[in-house]
Amino acid sequence: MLRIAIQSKGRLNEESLSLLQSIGIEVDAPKRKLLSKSQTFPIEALYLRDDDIPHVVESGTATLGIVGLNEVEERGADVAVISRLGFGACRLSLAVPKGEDYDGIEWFAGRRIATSYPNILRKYLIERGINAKVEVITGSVEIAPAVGIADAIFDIVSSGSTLIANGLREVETVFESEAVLIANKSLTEEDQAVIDDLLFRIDSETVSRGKKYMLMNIPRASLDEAIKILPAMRSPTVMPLASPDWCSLHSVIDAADLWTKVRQLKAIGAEGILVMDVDKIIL
Ligand code: PRT
Ligand code: ZN
Repeated sequence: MLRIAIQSKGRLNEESLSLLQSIGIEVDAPKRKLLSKSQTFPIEALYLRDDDIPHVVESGTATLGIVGLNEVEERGADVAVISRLGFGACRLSLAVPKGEDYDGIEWFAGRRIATSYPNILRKYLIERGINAKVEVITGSVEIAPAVGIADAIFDIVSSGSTLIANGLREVETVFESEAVLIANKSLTEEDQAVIDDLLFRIDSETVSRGKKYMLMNIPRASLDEAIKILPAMRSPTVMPLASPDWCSLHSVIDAADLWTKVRQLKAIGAEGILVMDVDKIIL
C-alpha cells in the first residue's frame, strides 16, 4: 500500500482529490480521518498541512505527496518532482508600495522585506548581491508595509488583486509555482510499478484538460485550408459524405482557441460544427 500525502484543507485539497478521482482513485475526504485507504487503487491518502508534506515525503513516511512547488523549494526537501499537475498556479513576487519610485532590484538594498518564504528570497538576493533585511512573518504578509513592519513584501501572487487591495505593486517575479507530485528518492520496485501506472493516468488526464473535440462538414474545395487551421494530434480525420463535394472533418483543439477556429472555419464554408468535451486522451 503506497501512501500519498495530501493537503488536509486549503487551496490544493479539493483539486488534489478531484485529480485522483478523475484517474479512477477514490479516497474519502479528510473529515476526522488522517488516513484514508482507496478501495480502487493500492494507495492511501495521508492528510497534512502543506508545510509538512515535503519533509514527510523526504523521510519516507509517505512515498508520494501533492504540494506547491514553492513549498518544496522553500524547505529544500530532497525529493523527486515527478509530475507538474497544472493546478495551483501562482508565483512568488517582490512587491513595493505603489507610490514608490522603483527603478530596479537595487531599490531593495538596505530595505526590509517581509515574507513567509525567507529561504527562496535570501537565495535570490544573494545571487544578485543585494543586501536587504528579511523579516519572517507567517500570514498576512501583504499588510506589513502599511503597519510599518517592512518596506516591501515577497509573497505568493495569483490574480494580483490582494496586492492591489493593499496598495502594493508587483515589481519582480522570482519563482513560478504550481502543484506538483513529489516522490521519495528511494523506491522499491513495487512502489515504482504503482507510480508508473499513476503517472500514465495523470499524463492522460493532463493532456485532455482544456481540450475539445470538434467535427464539421466542409466543402472538399476548402479541405486543405481547413487542415491548416486544425492541427490535430497527428492530423485531422477526414471522412467522406454522401455528397462528393463535401466531407466531414474531425479534430481535437485547445478550448481556448475554439472561437478563433470557428470563425476561420466558417469563413471557408464549414457547416454543422459540433463541439464536444473530451474525457480522456490516451496517447
Ligand atoms: O493550512 P495549510 O498550511 O495546509 O495551508 P496554507 O494556508 O499554508 O496554504 P494555502 O492553502 O493558502 O495554499 C497552498 C498552496 O496553494 C500554496 O503553497 C501555493 O502553492 C498555492 N497557491 C496558489 C496559493 C495561491 N495560489 C494564492 N493566491 N497560495 C496562496 N495564495 C494567496 C496569496 O498569497 C494571496 O494572499 O491567496 C491570496 C490571493 O491571491 P491573489 O493574488 O489572487 O489576490
Ligand atoms: Zn501551509
